[in-house]
Amino acid sequence: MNDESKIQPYSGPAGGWGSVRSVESILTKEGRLVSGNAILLKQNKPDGYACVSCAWAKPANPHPFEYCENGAKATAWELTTKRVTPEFFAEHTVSDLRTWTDHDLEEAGRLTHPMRFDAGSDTYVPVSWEDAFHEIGQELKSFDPREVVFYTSGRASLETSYMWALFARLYGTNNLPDSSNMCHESTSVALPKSIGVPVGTVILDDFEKTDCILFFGQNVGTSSPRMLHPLQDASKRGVPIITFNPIKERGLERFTNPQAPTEMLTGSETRISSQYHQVKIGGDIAALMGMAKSLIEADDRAREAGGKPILDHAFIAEHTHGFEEFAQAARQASWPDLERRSGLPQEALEAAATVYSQANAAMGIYGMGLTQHKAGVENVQMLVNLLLLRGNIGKPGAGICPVRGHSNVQGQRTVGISEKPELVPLDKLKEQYSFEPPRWKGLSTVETCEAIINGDVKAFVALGGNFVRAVPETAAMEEAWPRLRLSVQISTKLNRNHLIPGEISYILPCLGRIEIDEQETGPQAVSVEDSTACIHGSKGIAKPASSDLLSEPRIVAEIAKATLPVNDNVPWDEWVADYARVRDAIEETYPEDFRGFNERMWQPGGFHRPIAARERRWKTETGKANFTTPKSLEADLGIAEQDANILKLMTLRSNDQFNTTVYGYYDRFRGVRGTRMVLFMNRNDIARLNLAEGDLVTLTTAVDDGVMRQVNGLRVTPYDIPEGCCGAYYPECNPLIPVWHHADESKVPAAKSIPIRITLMQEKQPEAAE
Ligand SMILES: Nc1nc2c(c(=O)[nH]1)N[C@H]1C(S)=C(S)[C@@H](COP(=O)(O)OP(=O)(O)OC[C@H]3O[C@@H](n4cnc5c(=O)[nH]c(N)nc54)[C@H](O)[C@@H]3O)O[C@H]1N2
Ligand SMILES: Nc1nc2c(c(=O)[nH]1)N[C@H]1C(S)=C(S)[C@@H](COP(=O)(O)OP(=O)(O)OC[C@H]3O[C@@H](n4cnc5c(=O)[nH]c(N)nc54)[C@H](O)[C@@H]3O)O[C@H]1N2
Ligand SMILES: [Mo]
Repeated sequence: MNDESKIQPYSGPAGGWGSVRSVESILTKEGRLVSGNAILLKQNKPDGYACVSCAWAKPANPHPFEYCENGAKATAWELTTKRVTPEFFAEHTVSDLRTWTDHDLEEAGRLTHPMRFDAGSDTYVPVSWEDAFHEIGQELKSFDPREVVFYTSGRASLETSYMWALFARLYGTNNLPDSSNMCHESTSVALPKSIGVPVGTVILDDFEKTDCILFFGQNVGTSSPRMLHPLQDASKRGVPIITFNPIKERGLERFTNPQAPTEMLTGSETRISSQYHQVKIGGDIAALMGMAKSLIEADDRAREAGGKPILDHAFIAEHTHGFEEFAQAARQASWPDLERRSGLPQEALEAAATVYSQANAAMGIYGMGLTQHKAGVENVQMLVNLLLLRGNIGKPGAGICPVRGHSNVQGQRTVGISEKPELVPLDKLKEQYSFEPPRWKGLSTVETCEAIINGDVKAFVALGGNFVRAVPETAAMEEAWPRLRLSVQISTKLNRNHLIPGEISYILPCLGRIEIDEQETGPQAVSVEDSTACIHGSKGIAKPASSDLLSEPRIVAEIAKATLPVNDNVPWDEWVADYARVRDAIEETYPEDFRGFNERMWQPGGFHRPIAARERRWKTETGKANFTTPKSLEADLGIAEQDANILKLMTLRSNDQFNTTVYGYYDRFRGVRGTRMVLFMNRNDIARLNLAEGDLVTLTTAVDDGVMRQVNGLRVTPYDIPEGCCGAYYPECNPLIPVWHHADESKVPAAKSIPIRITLMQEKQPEAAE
């Protein structure tokens, strides 16, 4: 911990002057105060570039400053004037760099040159692109395609992602895990079963028409700050916003728009949540069931008395399946059980249900607080159940709204990055490119981890991301990684995964999306799909960080050419010369979604893919929207139930990070400055466990599988969090997550409910690796 570390409650709103100061300070730190401001004016504009931070929707009529604090940070981080050059690598051995923090590694600057690991000198040494592609191609030719994994982090464009997935299939594998396997895969499994589409049904316009917003486990002020604008507008119209979150997140409480001069000068704030329910970690199924019970029983009573029904019976009869079974389960659930599991009193759940029942159109918004649990899939389905009760899918102002993470994570799935062959139009690809695509199921992220640990994977090629740091079971993963024959990382910044080399390891540095991408036919544009299934064009506008960088499409094409036999049906070079040709190919594969792709991507506000459930067309097995009766009321069955000394740990993001990218050490909204090694705890738990504020503790995973998982040196920090629950930052706490601790069905690591024991740190133990 740093001497200047300080933890004190933050009294300001989300946004406001704190956010302006934070943007200025990072632009200054990255050497970009003057040019950076001009570049930010082009962010999320019809003629500009799509922000590289989150996936929230970009409006057709943007504000003059259509960016937020975190988008500005992401931009400054990519455009930094600092560089990681071959000289940098010559000066630092890999073993030395392994002791650096995540922050210091990325803060060293942009990667400038392709590098190859040299075990003899324990350094990365420069290599020509030509040699790199040649050796990678030769190596890839030598494996069984089942032993090779092609990972994607959710930032790569639609064009790159399409080429990448096609390359993997031409090579012969469906091993295409991506970051969404750790994120909204629970959504992608839950929603098709419930409503027949894998994505949300809400679009930006719905925010203007809604009269109730339910908000579950998403930290809008940090993770998708631009969504605060439509939320603020809704709140000003008097729309109730009902939030369920174990902790009081500032962005969900109140907001000052940093881009509205009067608000800034007068210090006026808008309340965001009208009801705030501090549900227990994993208590959402019970909370939602409580609301459903309240509605269903009120409806039973109303109908018996000949009054106005509460539920939308016409919708339920015409459009849904499974209502009776679900309604029976709700009636049978007992209030004491619901209260105990949700941690919320019956009155609170009834109050939420009453407000919901008065709305003509309600939407359910959610994030990792629902998806990253053992019952992550059922969590999502429970929220759908509640919406279905009152016909809140497929009408204006209503719907389900998963808030995606990375800026193109949803789009990657749309264009074929998936380990699940049934989600990809393989017959179409077969016809378009004259090859026999593999039909077997590929490895997801968790399965990739298992296969790397047990030695079944020989090569790992990553299109972005920081796999080894983002996944569970860090210790075993870091131990197993060097046994890989080949590890290739296509990256913009140095990160921990580069420092755990395989036998042969490459770092291939690429252009970022904000940079000008000049190819044979001129500067190229790319496209991304946001959380509302809306597709936008994006043009780079900044000078590349180094003249040695290649674009992602070029790198993918060169690896493909070096690996695959010649196939005249796949025009890699033409695609690289003109990305519009890749978009033509995408349109050919997915004609319904991408009609008129090249023209429509420049429409202000982008264009929407059709979403059947928005029109109440249900592409499910029953042909209807399905109520799902949960197997249990507990989202983390079996965890911490019997032993009061076991707490449930949720791993959190700070306002000063983007996933494993740590911009700095100031989580302003939670009042934590100068350190990330904190453990947020309820005061009663602190006392009960004989701890004191400021104590340094060790966390040990409380499972009985013969593996010791520990993180040392967290500082006990009293926080407004329910008893039995605690929180700490990701990725520092990833060593605590067993690889098998994941959502049933979707296999999303259960990063929000890790059972842990807390002990005072023994003096001699080493500090936690950061
Ligand atoms: N600044 C910034 N922006 C980001 C990211 C980032 O790291 N930094 N990451 C991006 C990515 S990839 C993603 S996926 C998204 C993630 O964005 P979010 O979905 O907001 O994810 P988290 O911040 O991990 O957790 C969300 C919230 O879940 C709550 N929570 C935890 N457990 C429970 C529970 O059991 N029930 C309920 N109801 N709530 C719970 C936590 O208190 C927290 O407020 O953000 C994206 N945007
Ligand atoms: N405990 C815990 N673990 C979690 C989570 C959690 O909430 N708790 N959240 C999970 C979630 S939701 C996600 S999405 C994953 C994130 O997992 P990843 O997506 O794998 O990780 P990131 O930290 O986003 O990746 C950062 C790296 O991406 C590279 N990069 C940045 N921009 C570009 C670019 O334009 N092109 C290329 N090629 N590379 C680029 C940089 O080198 C940078 O170091 O982590 C998951 N892990
Ligand atoms: Mo994510």
